[in-house]
Amino acid sequence: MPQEVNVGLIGYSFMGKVHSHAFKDMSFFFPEAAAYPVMKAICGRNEANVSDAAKTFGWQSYETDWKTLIGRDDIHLVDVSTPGDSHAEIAIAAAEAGKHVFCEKPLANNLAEARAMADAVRNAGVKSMVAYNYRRVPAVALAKKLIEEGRIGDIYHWRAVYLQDWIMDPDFPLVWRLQKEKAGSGPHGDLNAHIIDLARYLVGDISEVSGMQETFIKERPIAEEIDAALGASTGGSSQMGQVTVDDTTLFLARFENGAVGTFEATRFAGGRRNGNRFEINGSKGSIAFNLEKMNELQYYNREDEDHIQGFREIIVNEGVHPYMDHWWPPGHIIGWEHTFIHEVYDLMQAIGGADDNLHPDFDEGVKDQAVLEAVSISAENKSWIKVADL
Ligand code: SOE
Repeated sequence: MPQEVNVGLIGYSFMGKVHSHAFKDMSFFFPEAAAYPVMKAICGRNEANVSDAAKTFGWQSYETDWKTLIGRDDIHLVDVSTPGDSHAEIAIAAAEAGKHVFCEKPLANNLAEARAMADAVRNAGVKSMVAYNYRRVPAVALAKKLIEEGRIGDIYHWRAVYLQDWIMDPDFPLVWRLQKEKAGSGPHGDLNAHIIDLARYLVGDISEVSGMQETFIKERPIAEEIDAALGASTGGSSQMGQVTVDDTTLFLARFENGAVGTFEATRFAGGRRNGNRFEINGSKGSIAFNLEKMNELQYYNREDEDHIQGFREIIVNEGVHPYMDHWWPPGHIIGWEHTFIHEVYDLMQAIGGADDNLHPDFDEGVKDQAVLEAVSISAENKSWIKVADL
């Protein structure tokens, strides 16, 4: 009998909505999972909004205080989908109450908090997972498989960018994502966090970094109203406030296995709405991925005969590809939201005891956080920083 896992979700904005959708649909597509989520309660401070979200997203009940949610005996798994400044307090309390914890990325706003969170779940003996959903894009999971099969040989290069453009208008208001005390950082923690996690997943641990950061628009209108989507504002006032996060962060990295890497995250790449791309070059071949074409993986095999050398485009839509046997007939593509369903499936498999390799857990979240922090220190000091020194 599959195990019933009662979920309490904290946050009902962009990520709250995405996670709700994943909890709702997982059993439909992965009915054989060892455990399945029951949407017990959603939590948010604004009662009118959270009760609406409960109805729209399909939650059985709602709470307006996360401490009440965590105190409930009928909750087994706490999902932390709030801005970064509350991750540590909520996740540690949830673990101490004996709940499994699923937390949005990056794990925390700084390394010390992330370490405390990892200690809390370890001491409590509960499962933990950081919501780095791009590991669950079938094309990315296929890239991992190709690397493990030795198809690209020894890795020389990792080259990744995560490009957005939603704050290029200088009148775009000062939303929480632009405030250090709430978000921790700008595109560095929001977007570099994803490509750091992918780099660690696909290439290996990072040993040292050298970074630079810039804030192009230093003051913005103070936000008046917060919208459910991006945590974005629906209007700005005439009063200005200081932007306290980066608008872009770039860095060079050395991996422990000898590979070298480049990373760039920005919200000022005009025309690039959500360009998460990477390329890996190895001694035997290369791999390239572009989220905006997420059903495809490019693979180049140096060992192909000379007259057919070149990148091939694999449409990752057949039952032979990771996760795809649960979806549609060949060629019927899937989308961004489905990566979260895969995440919930892997989480349920771990909680139900069918998989002992739940990743990335909070210990891995700490490793990602250490790289983020090393880059920020390096940018400030204008020097190379060894991740192990933090
Ligand atoms: C907003 O910048 C955002 O939604 C991130 O917070 C997500 O993690 C990323 O997947 C897409 O962009």
